[in-house]
Amino acid sequence: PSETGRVLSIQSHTVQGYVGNKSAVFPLQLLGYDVDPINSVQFSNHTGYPSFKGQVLNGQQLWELIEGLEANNLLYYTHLLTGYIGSVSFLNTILEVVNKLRSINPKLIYVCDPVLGDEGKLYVPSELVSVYREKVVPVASMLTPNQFEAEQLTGFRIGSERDGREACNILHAAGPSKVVITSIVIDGSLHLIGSHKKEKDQSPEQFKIVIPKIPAYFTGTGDLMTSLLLGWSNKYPDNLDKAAELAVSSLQALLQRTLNDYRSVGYDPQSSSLEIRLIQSQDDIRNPQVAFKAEKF
Ligand code: PLP
Ligand code: PXL
Repeated sequence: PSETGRVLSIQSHTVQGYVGNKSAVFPLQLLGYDVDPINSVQFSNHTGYPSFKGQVLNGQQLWELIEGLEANNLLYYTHLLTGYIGSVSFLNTILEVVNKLRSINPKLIYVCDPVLGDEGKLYVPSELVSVYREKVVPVASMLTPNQFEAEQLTGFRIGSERDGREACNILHAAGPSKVVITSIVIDGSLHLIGSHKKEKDQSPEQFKIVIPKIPAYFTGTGDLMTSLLLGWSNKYPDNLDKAAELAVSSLQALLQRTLNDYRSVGYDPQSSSLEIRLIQSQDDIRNPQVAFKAEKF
C-alpha cells in the first residue's frame, strides 16, 4: 500500500544516538512519509548517560515556528506526532498546535505517545499527568501508552490481559479511536494490546501480540514503536492488528540485530542501555517479515 502523508513530528533531538526524532524521523521517511521535525530539545546525548548538555525549546519558541510556517501557508499536515514532553507550558502549546493544524486540516490525525514513565516511576513532572488526562487524551486520534502510562491516564490498575482491554475501553471513551498499549508484563512475557473503536456505539476490535522479552535495556524503542504504528496504521487504516504485527516485527528484528552486534564485539548487553542499530535495520523497516502474529479477542 502506498498511502503516505505529511507528518509534523515534535520530539527530542540528540546529537549522538537514537531517541525522539532521531528514532522516529528516519523510519517514517523509509515508509514514504514527508516528515517535518521540530526538535523540542537539542541535547548532546540521551539523558540515560551520566551527563548531557544542550538546549530546551519553550512553548513560545514552538509557537514562533508554527507562526513562521503559517505565514507561508506551510501548515497543512496529515499527521501530528508527539512523544516525550518535559513541561506543562510546552504541552499546553502542543494543544494549541493541534487546534491550529485541525483548523487547516480537520482530518488531521494526532498520534500521541503519552510519555510519563515506566516500571512504576514517573520521569516527567507529576503535573503533566492531569494535563494529558484532561486535555490531551481527548484530542488524540491514536494513543500509545505503556502499561504504567495507561494506568496513570485511567486510574485503573492493569494486572491482566482483561484489565488491559478494559483500560483501552476507558481511553476510547475519553477520545482516541485507536489505542495500543505497547507493553504489559503478564506472567513474565510482554503483551502488546491493541484496540480499535471503529464506530461510536460499537465495542472496539481488540487483539494482543505476545512478544519475547529480550534480556537487555534499549533507549528510543518506544519512540520508534510509535512512529512505526503511525506509519503502518495509516497504510492499513482498518487493520490495526496488521499494522501492529508489522511494527512489532520490525522492532524485534532491529532489537535482535542490536543485541547481536553488541555481543559480537564482546559487550555485555545487560551492563548498560544499548543504542539501537536503526540505520543498519532499514530493510527490516521497509519490508518487515511478519514473525509476530496478532491474536484477536
Ligand atoms: N521494548 C521492547 C522489547 C518492545 O517490544 C516494545 C514494544 O513492543 C517496547 C520496548 C516499547 O515499549 P515502551 O513504549 O514501553 O517503550
Ligand atoms: O526515548 C525517550 C527520550 C526522549 N528524549 C530524550 C531522552 C529520552 C530517553 O532517554 O533522553 C532527551
